[in-house]
Amino acid sequence: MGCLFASALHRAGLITTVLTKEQHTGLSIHPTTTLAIEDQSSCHESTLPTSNNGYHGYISHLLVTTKAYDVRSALAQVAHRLDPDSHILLLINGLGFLEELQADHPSLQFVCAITTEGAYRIDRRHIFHAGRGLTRLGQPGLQQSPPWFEEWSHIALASTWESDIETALWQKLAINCAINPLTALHRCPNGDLINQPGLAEELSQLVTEISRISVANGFSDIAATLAEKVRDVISGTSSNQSSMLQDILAGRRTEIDYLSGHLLARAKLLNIEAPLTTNLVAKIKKLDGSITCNS
Ligand code: KPL
Repeated sequence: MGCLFASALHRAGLITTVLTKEQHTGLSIHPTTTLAIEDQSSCHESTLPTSNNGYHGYISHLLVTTKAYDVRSALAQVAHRLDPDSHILLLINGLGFLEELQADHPSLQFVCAITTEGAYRIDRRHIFHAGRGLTRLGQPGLQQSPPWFEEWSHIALASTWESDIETALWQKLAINCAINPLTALHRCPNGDLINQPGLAEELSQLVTEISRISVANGFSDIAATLAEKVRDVISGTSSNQSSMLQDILAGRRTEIDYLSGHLLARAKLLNIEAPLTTNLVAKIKKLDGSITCNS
């Protein structure tokens, strides 16, 4: 997603720099990164300036697209380049990391985003833009879009300002908590969760549990339509592997702590029983653990 958005920002004429973890080598004073974004009809290359955490230049606008469990260390590495006037946009799956970042950096302001853009990596800097979607941005407590959003809205990736981003984020969390752990454990494409009777029953019970937790957290409207929304997402992504299944199959750490783990923490705070989610978190963490031990 980072490459997709960096390329779109650059192509819209906005000065865009790619931040990398790598130390630059060689004699180049101005290192660059070439991004290739391919879709069904074309392939577009953009060469963007690059900087790493050895740089000190001020960052006025920062887009972060790391995994949820990496965002704290990513932010820590560039914190010296940010100030309270910097606009920091977190396009990251899950919930719970915002509270951690606010505790780490109380003077910084964060904007959150979720996207339905579909993209996957062909090679390190070569991305296939598989499906067009919508990116929803918002800042808890800020209903109107800030002035910088006007420039952002000119990029070639459809975006809207969400007056209630917390509800949008919770809805995405609830859907991911229903689909991702089940598909990861059963190692099945999303569609199996409605096509296989045993799995459909498991999904239905899990959705009921997630709905109860949603109601207790003040998201009754989400709870009321969750079963339908989950079914729609599954139908629309029937042959896809969920991101959690992809992580498990690739031997990567999953985002369980910031998905079902976060849901569980919110249930515990309100003394809501969540046996199915508890069980799923334990099983996925075991798989995460076995990856760590084997690697
Ligand atoms: O967002 C997804 C994910 O895989 O993380 C869903 C909606 C489950 C689609 O696969």
